[in-house]
Amino acid sequence: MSLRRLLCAAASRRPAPVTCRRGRPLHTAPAACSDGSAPVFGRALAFGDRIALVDQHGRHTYKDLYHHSLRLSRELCRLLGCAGGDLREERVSFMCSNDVSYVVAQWASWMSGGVAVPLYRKHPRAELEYVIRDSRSAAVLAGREYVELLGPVVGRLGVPLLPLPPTVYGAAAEAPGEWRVPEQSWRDRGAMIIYTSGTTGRPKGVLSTHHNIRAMVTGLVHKWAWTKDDVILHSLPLHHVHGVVNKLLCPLWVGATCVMLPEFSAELVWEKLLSSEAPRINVFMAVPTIYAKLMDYYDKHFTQPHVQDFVRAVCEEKIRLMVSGSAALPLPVLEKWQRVTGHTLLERYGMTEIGMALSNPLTTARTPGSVGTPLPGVEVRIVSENPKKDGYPYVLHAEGNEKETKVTPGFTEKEGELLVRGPSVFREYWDKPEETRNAFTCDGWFKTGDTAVFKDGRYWIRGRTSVDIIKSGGYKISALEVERLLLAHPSITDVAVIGVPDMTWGQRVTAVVTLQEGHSLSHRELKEWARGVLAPYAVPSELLLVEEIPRNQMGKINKRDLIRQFYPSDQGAPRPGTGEPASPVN
Ligand code: MLC
Ligand code: AMP
Repeated sequence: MSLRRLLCAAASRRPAPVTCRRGRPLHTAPAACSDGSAPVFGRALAFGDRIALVDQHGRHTYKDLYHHSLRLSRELCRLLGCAGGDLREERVSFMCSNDVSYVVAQWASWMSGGVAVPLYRKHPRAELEYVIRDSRSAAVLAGREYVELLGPVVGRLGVPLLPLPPTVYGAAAEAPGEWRVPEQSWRDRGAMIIYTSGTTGRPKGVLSTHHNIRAMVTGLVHKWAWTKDDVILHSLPLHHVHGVVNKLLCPLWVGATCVMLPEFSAELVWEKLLSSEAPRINVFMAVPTIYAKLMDYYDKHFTQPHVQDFVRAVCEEKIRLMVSGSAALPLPVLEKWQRVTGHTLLERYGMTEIGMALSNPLTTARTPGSVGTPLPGVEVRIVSENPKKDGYPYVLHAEGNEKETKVTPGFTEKEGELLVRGPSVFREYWDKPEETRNAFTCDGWFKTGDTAVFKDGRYWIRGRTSVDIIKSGGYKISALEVERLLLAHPSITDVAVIGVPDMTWGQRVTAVVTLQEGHSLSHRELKEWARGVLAPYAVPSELLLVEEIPRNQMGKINKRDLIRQFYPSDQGAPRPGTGEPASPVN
């Protein structure tokens, strides 16, 4: 039913009450593989004809997903001349829409013993080429919409391209004859490489093993009480852990249903959340920007009191869990969402390298602004640099796990860098041993680069240690990488990229630029040019032209000063700079 018809019906209808599922035992399917770290597909046959995925093409059972994937894995092994069916961690890049083809490509890569490398369809060609080359992918799988786009890219790189068969999208799948997933040890085997921006250099591939992914999934399944009766609405990109692990692998792990939209649309999300058609959504997760955009839509379209009552009643009665993460959730967003839907968003904290680390509780009170306590299996520390250099790598402020946190006397409520250890922590930055070493303390803890504090019995994230990491719309963006690419523009002589605080986006990517003498550049022109070299979310959403970018004697820019100078208010509302004419350019 369309959103408009739903809302017309709202005046006369109340949602059917649904029973509260809290406290029900978790569903556990017998694992099809004996190895304790066997991937999610190993559980699929046990869920058989249950609906795993609903997408734009229809409904797909667990059995269909399994058999389509097995067939594709056979094709992949044939293509690569691997008769034994074990690619032994060869990388397999794949580009698929948010639909059944994504799951089939991911599972086929895993069934063949390969490492799945998801590509993002909105990345410019140069970035796609970079990922395929850097990961040294042996093959690229392409959903039918992307064969044409990827053709020239793989042609240049000399990598074979395997289009997904059309049957994947709709037809029921037959078991592919004698072909089987070979017996293998999954535990330490690489499973997935997700590319993520660091402060410096090109994006790095975060390699997680099957054991890492299993730990991420089972921790969340336990903490958030996933069951096979859950139905999640999926509207996130599938090249980051939030979309891949939290919203896809968790439901598939327990035999639940994932209703997947091709991409985020506020109208469609509201329509699905409010619909009474089966399968009825009862779980939703998103980045704060999405909640802000959903409320913009609400303000514009749900103006009548009876519609607002309907929205709140449906959300309260049929949705059991709404989660926010990937960036700090602004308090006004949390409060307004509470008023509109009756739900206090459950905020959690995570990172590509570690999966999810901290979470507010499911059943007891959630604390606005806090990210809760460690998830099962996760250990955390808050530390600062050791000024004494007396052999200890750092000063320990607090240390905690799922059960308790101990604070060092004298360090109560002292901020520091958050360190994480546990089975979900990644194996390595692909092909980058030095970066991998530098990412850990000498005693084996992963350095998140986030500043945190333990206060009132829970953890709070205070921001990034580095000003050069920007989070916009939940995406991590390296300011230095954007600067490097913008410097190639023929009119730009100097550039500083800053993340300006923004209520909807978290931060706005803003380019402070000096131009060649006699040149001009509008924001529109810059955006058009930048779309060819940058992902859409990294294209500067604002341009400030200045005569000179202030640098210190070492040639460094103090970006915090720059932000304070141009945007003194917390909301990031632009204010004209003093002195030199620095104003946003349209
Ligand atoms: C983009 N725009 C901005 C902007 N970013 N404008 C102002 N400020 C910004 N920061 C502009 C674009 O240039 C475009 O303009 C217009 O807004 C629409 O952009 P869009 O990208 O098309 O927006 P939309 O499709 O609505 O997408 C918004 C979104 C998307 C929130 C749905 O960004 C998203 O899916 N984010 C999720 C990212 C994610 O999954 N992160 C998880 C990482 S894992 P124009 O002029 O071109 O129209 C992780 C670990 C963990 O972080 O803890 O989970
Ligand atoms: P990514 O590297 O894209 O996986 O993004 C991970 C980063 O997102 C973390 O290092 C944090 O900076 C940020 N992040 C994730 N969740 C939260 C949260 N709830 N609050 C604040 N920051 C968050």
